[in-house]
Amino acid sequence: MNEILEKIEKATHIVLISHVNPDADSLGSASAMYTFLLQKHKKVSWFCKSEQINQKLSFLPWFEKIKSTFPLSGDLAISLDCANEKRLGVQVECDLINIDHHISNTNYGNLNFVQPDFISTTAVLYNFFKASSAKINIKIATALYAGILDDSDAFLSQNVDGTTFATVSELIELGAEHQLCNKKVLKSVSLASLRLKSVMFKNMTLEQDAKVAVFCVSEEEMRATGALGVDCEAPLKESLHLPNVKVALLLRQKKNFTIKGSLRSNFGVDVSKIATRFGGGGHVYRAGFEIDEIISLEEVKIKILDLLEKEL
Ligand SMILES: [Mn+2]
Repeated sequence: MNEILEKIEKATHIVLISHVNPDADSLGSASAMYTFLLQKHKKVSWFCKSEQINQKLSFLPWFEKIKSTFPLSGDLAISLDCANEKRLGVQVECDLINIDHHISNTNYGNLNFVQPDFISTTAVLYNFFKASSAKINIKIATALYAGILDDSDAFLSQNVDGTTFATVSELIELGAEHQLCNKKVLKSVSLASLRLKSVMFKNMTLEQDAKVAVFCVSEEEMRATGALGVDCEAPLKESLHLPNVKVALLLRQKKNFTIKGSLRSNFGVDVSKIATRFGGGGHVYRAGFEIDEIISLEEVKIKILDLLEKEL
């Protein structure tokens, strides 16, 4: 931790990196870090490779500063919530601090601050800020709350414990705008996302004694509904509420033959093991991967169901 603070002190222009297709944890942690660095009178930039960022998160402080080009003058980069280098969306040439909570993190930074016991990167940062006697103002508290809210699946995920509630309780005491976060992160949906949801549930199949819910989404369906990649998340998670379902699998065809896979699970099935087999990673209950070869969704589906058969 002291090494991180030292590097920050020495740097003049710090670039924060949120992962591609960023969620509220990656954006919330970068947003909180942005305020922290401004308090230290640093020049700060915020980089995220994705051109389309979910606008419902635009309430996060400094959101309007996000750029999809990496500034050349940066002499220190800090990646937030990025499990591997691919998630950065850029080849980082300067010094890099990697702050994350993914158990699959590949420690790609010059300095790695990876805490897999934490529910979110924002929770890692909360402890980091407290330990470094930072002033956690309303902006920081709100950004941290938003990340914890999202990564904990609105405090419903299996790894939520008393510490999670103690942390958010303190954040609310510090002024976190929790009602705003709840409304924006949990309750705001676009028409496109609802259209996509109906398509996804219509085509969902249940495999292996209805223990696995499978969604295959084509590029055409994404285009027709106008939905974003992140909009696939809600139906995927909801399918886990079905009585027998233990694992939910999404395979989404993207441009250039890329297939994006996402796995979610209930009750101790470790889906990060499966994602790792396909060059991805993640957490026990939530993992993903990308395949860049010419292979059909159907073939990938069969391979994964084979692997799952052994796990279930
Ligand atoms: Mn996270």
